[in-house]
Amino acid sequence: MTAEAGRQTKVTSSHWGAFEVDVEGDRIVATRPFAPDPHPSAIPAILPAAVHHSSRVRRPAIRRGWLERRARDGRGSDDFVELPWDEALDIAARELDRVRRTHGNGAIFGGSYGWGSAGRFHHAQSQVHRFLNASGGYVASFGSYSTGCAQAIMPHVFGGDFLKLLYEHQDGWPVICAHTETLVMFGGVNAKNAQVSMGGVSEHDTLDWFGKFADKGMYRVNIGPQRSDAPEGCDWLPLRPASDSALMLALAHVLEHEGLSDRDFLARCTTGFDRFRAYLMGESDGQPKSPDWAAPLCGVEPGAIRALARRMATTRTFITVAWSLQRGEHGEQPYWMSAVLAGMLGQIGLPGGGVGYGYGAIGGVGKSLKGLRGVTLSQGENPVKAMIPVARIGDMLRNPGQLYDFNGRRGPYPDIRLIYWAGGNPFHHHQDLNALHEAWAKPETIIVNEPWWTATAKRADIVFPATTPYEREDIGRTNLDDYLFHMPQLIPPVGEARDDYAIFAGLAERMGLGEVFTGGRSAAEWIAQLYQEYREMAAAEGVEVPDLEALKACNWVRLPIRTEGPNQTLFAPFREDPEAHPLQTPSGRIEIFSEVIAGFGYDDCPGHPVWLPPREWLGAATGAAPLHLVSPQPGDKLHSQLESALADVPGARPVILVIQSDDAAARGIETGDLLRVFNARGACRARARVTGAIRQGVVALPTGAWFGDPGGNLDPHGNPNVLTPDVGTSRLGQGCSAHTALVEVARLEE
Ligand SMILES: Nc1nc2c(c(=O)[nH]1)N[C@H]1C(S)=C(S)[C@@H](COP(=O)(O)OP(=O)(O)OC[C@H]3O[C@@H](n4cnc5c(=O)[nH]c(N)nc54)[C@H](O)[C@@H]3O)O[C@H]1N2
Ligand SMILES: Nc1nc2c(c(=O)[nH]1)N[C@H]1C(S)=C(S)[C@@H](COP(=O)(O)OP(=O)(O)OC[C@H]3O[C@@H](n4cnc5c(=O)[nH]c(N)nc54)[C@H](O)[C@@H]3O)O[C@H]1N2
Ligand SMILES: [Mo]
Repeated sequence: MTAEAGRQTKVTSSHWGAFEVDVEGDRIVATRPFAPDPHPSAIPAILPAAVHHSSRVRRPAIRRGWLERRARDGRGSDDFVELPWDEALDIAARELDRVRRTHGNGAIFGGSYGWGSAGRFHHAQSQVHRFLNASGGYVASFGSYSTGCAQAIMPHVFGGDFLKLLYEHQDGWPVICAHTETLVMFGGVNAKNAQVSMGGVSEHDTLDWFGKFADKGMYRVNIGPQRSDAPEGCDWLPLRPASDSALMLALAHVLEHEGLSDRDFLARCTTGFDRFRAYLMGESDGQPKSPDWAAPLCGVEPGAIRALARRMATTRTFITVAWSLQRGEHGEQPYWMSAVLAGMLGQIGLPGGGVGYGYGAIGGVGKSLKGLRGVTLSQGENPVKAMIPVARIGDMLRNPGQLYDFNGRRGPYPDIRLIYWAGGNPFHHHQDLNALHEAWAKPETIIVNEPWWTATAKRADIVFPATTPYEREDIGRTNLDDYLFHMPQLIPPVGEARDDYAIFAGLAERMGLGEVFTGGRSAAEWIAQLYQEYREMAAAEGVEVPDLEALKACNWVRLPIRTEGPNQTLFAPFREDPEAHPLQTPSGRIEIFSEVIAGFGYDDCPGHPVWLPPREWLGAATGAAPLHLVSPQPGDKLHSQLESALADVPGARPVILVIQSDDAAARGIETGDLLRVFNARGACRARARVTGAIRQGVVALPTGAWFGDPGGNLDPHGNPNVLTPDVGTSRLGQGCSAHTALVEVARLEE
């Protein structure tokens, strides 16, 4: 720590990277970049205003209608009664006990999705899960909004755990830099998204890698609706959203038609190509999936498709697929098809060849590090086995007991009486928020731990004020980064905020489970214990880390786990000898046709990849909703976090909507105009940015704004989820379909 004239400076870590924090007395007054970071994120600049903002939850609060008569209506409109901690904890503990004794723990939903904060002990989701496990369990959720659909489909194709493949085995940037000649990026590689990474990214280096690729003369092409999805200097094929699988099929058709498929690789390393081929060439349905067929669907000229296919077949080609492609209805298809296309090119297992997922989606993907796990808190065992695909929460609340399909299983939605949320903001992140608002009236009780009065906190019955990471001590360390941080407590808790750990310890004690939850340890003792376990694990891997006191003194260290040279190629041993190193699929090979999936009998996800248009896309545009809305992640923030500070910046809200020049001209819209963005599900305000860098017919409205106005009138801040549909990607993946939406846009008079 440096101290001058009452001001202290320390480094802390966050999902958007490390940064220096200046503290005066009990206030954070400024933030500055972390010296080793070549491209620091600007997000910390809004942090001081957000941490001390008037929208902080200052005291425990209970919704009046619930407190007085256990009313379920009024969520989002009732006022709140502030109570002393002891009283509020007593009430919440009694209610948790009532629900688990009357209805069983299977009536408690603790899926509690969201990113919370970066520190590893005070990780809100781990804390709420540990607490609920200690008290008999909860209905959990599978997967994430980020990659839920891929997590379901890809194990059928490549075997194993998709997240392990993604984070531990994919080619690093150094391998790609050394070997790749052609980089084909579906959905781009977005440096704005690589700003963040779960648990932190200390050196933002994506743009530097692209500089090296350009210097090497690597051909880089971004395929998708927005030019800005890839760094400057890349070619751009403007694609209609949701049509990637049609384009990939056409690329595959060219390979097969022109004799460019790698027959040897297909025979040795894949299964089911012949059955897929009959579909590809039109033998099974009379429709060859040729460039002429695909062009009107995807909006790319047949000549451009042929030229790209030939280039891919004749150079070392790496295909990257953004997570956004599977965050839309039928998102299984482009993901599976990308693996088939890479299989036909036959470069899977060669350095810098094949296919990879989520480069640029978060900063950790592509980092070339020796595997060394992060610091994690054990969540214990969940005795309740019921779980839902994470993005099906709306359906679950609306349809208790209803049967639904998910990845070959069929079962009923649980009947939820109590929801506990900590570290997430469903009234930011879920689709069709007006419908969620209705469904949210069903449970008897909703408890939320939150630092800020988010739209979710405002819709809870009991709100506990949580500290932010700057108000507590923690350790920052993730396996996707090579830095280790002691995150000191910088300021006292704002208002009466308590750490999630203290909140759950208070509840557990009242429920007679204090010792089970806390293990008899204080937060500081837990941190010391977890850190000691981490040190021992690291030492066993040959990595020396300082003891806790030494780490406190130096604040952070860089771990010697970076592998500077090309070291890792996905599926190299498998390619070398598929018999000796089989994949964990039923056939041991890459499954181009899956008997397992075919056996599910799903018409929305058959036995091999196919072209399946979503219900809303430009091919189904209507007069009432002619534009395809994509809702990417915000460049200036992480999701809905720190929103209060941005909402106060003049001109920052409502959110900017990107619209193509001709589409804007047709509606008399100019940059800066206030807009109404609407469809049958809802409407929000936005401010126009007119550009040529988005495909005609597509508009982009980032996520991030807090949902304001229930009832489908006009969300003032511009949350796109008043417009998006709440449908699963398919019966297989049941992922989030946020990028599937048609809308209309009109000028609003100011
Ligand atoms: N700054 C910042 N970075 C973030 C986050 C944040 O909140 N802020 N959030 C993080 C999280 S949680 C995640 S999961 C990742 C998400 O990472 P991604 O899923 O890769 O990111 P998105 O921003 O959703 O989408 C990227 C682009 O995909 C394009 N796109 C949309 N639909 C299609 C399609 O059908 N085909 C093609 N080819 N392109 C399409 C859009 O133009 C969009 O700009 O980002 C992470 N990074
Ligand atoms: N339309 C559309 N919607 C999307 C997406 C999209 O691409 N398009 N992307 C989806 C994706 S991939 C994601 S990951 C989600 C993002 O999902 P969100 O849930 O919106 O994510 P965050 O805003 O990070 O939520 C974290 C919440 O935890 C709170 N918090 C922070 N630290 C703490 C803490 O220590 N304790 C407690 N108790 N609370 C804390 C923050 O204030 C914030 O309210 O959005 C999804 N929604
Ligand atoms: Mo995400």
